[in-house]
Amino acid sequence: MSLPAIVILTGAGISRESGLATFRDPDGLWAQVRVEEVATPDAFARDPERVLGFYDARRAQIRDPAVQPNAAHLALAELDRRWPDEFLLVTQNVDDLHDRAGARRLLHMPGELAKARCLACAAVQEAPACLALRPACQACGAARLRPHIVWFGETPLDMAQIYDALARCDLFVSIGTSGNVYPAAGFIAEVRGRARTLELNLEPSEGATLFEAARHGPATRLVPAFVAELLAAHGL
Ligand code: BJW
Ligand code: ZN
Repeated sequence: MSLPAIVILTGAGISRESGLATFRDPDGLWAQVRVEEVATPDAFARDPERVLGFYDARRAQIRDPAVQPNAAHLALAELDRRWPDEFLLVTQNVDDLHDRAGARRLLHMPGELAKARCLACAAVQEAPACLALRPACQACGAARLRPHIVWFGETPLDMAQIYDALARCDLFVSIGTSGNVYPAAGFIAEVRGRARTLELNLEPSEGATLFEAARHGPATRLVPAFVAELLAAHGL
């Protein structure tokens, strides 16, 4: 019997219980800083120090020893390891908690805090602790590194591979995302009617009614239970 092809989409909610703030919750990042001041190409052109400082602080946060993958990240990494058929984990997160949990078939749509990109030669490299100090590019030596992050108005990464997986998937699960930011917010419309769809989120998201099924609660409870059920249902 063939197994369903799976695409899992995660958002900031999955890392909340690891101690990282979400964006749009009342205690989220966008309640503290304005998007237009830190997460657009215009902001970077206008005030690079501010933008580099914002991302240096976020990078320091994920390198804090207290910030570790939680039970939800670990359960998805286990699913990746044990699922012998098609599987893709697409994250909207710039943290490295899925990577550290051991996920392998993983794409970071909005880039990664742990990486920097050179504006002179385009080389992507491990980010030093402080981009605000204008360190040299490891490939060409230019002091023109920016965070390897997709800002508003920029094209998210790996979109062809993601749409290809969405077109083939039989099961789509959205976890810990409010469904406010496109193109990820449009994935449910791509797959509904053709694939089984499930939302796992603390509360109903913007697109909640488009999903066939939804479970609401903290990711560290919902995700391990869902993974255990799925593996058991397929005798894995
Ligand atoms: C829990 C929990 C717990 C809490 N357990 N759950 C008008 C219409 C349509 C589109 C546009 C439009 N105007 C402009 C656009 C495009 C724009 C966009 O979508 N704007 C909207 C705001 C309208 N998008 C873009 O510009 C994107 N680029 C683009 O579209 O290019 C064109 C293109 C498309 C397709 C192919 C090719 C080209 C780029 C978007 C870049 C997004 N960047 C950010 C910042 C990244 C950098 C950074 O981190 O600083 O990405 S914004 C921010 O939002 C971040 C996130 O990935 C993204 C999504 O947020 P997420 O993850 O959903 O977090 P929250 O906080 O919103 O929700 C958390 C959820 O968790 C909540 O529901 C909680 O309840 C829940 N939760 N604790 C489980 N314990
Ligand atoms: Zn370079």
